[in-house]
This record gives sequence, structure tokens and C-alpha cells, in this order.
Amino acid sequence: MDKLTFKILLLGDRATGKTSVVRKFVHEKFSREYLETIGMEPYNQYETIDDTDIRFSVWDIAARENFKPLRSFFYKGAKGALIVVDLARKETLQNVSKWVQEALSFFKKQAFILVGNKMDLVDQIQITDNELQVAVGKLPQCIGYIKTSALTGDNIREAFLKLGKNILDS
Ligand SMILES: Nc1nc2c(ncn2[C@@H]2O[C@H](COP(=O)(O)OP(=O)(O)OP(=O)(O)O)[C@@H](O)[C@H]2O)c(=O)[nH]1
Ligand SMILES: [Mg+2]
Repeated sequence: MDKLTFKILLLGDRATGKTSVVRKFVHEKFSREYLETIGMEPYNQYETIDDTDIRFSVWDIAARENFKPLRSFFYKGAKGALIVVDLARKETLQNVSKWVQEALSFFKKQAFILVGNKMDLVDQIQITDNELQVAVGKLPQCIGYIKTSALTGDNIREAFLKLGKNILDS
């Protein structure tokens, strides 16, 4: 059976939940405490998609502006990225094109999925499904959007598998 490695990046503004999403995916854990990511933290998760064993090598990258020079080293060889927005903070959606442009400026052949995280914050949601759909339409190489919660675990695995399936098929 094939063994494939998919290098996947986590991109998006500070505190949108990138670390929480990958921790839920890999360790099935969630913490309400906010601990800013410094530099980069790597994660490994094995999944099977269409009878193919895949190692997701997930690079959780710090969003802070002064880490930008450091980030440039991390994009090389990435097959795709989850662009994470905080559904309770509208401004995080405005920056998605900035993240995609940054990724593409360092490495061209990538697929993106837009992740609307914190869907459990039902009475604080500021971003509609329609706005997510419109954003997808404007982003190059974006396969769609998915709404997740790292708190409940809703759609976390699905987000990675949807991107993984797209990469596998291409
Ligand atoms: N309610 C709720 N809170 C979440 C969710 N995901 C993350 N959080 C909270 O949001 C805050 C930021 O989460 P992080 O995962 O650290 O965010 P990040 O994007 O990795 O942040 P940086 O490392 O600074 O870029 C933390 O307090 C988390 O507990 C979610 O799905 N629902
Ligand atoms: Mg983080």
C-alpha cells in the first residue's frame, strides 16, 4: 500500500484557533486558555483516504507579524493549507487573501480550504455562510469552506480529510 506524506500548513490571524484545531485533530484535546504559538509546532496524524495511507504533517505556524521572515522557510513543499478564521470576529475573514497571497508567494502548487472556526459560539457569529462562500470564490486554489469547532470537535477531522482528498485526487 502507498505511503504518502502531505505537508499541510495552518494559516490565519492570531487566536483564530489554529493550534486548537490541530490539537483536537491529533490529540483530541481542547483548552480554553490562549497560549500564543511561538515560531512553529509540528504535528503528525495518520489517516486513510480511499485505501491510501497518508501521513498528515501539519505545521502550526505563528501568525504574529514579526514572525513573517521565519514563516517564509515553512512554506516550501506544502501541499496545502487550512486558512482559519474566527466566525465571531469579522476582521479575520478580511485577512484571508493576505494569507493565501503570502503562501503562494513562497510556494505555488498548493490547495487551500477556508475554515470557519468557533461555530459553537452561536450567539456571537459575525460571518455568514454566504460571506464564506463569496470569500472562497475570490481565493485562488481554494476548494471550499467548512465550519468547525475545536471545542466540540465538529468537522475538525472532516476539514483535514476534505483537503487531503483534494490533494490525493490532484
Ligand atoms: N469557543 C471556542 N473557542 C476556541 C475554539 N478554537 C479555539 N478557541 C479559543 O481561542 C483562543 C485561541 O486559540 P489558539 O488555538 O491558541 O489560536 P491560534 O490561531 O493558534 O493563535 P496564534 O498561535 O497566536 O496564531 C483560545 O483561547 C482557544 O481556547 C473553538 O472552536 N471554540
Ligand atoms: Mg497557535
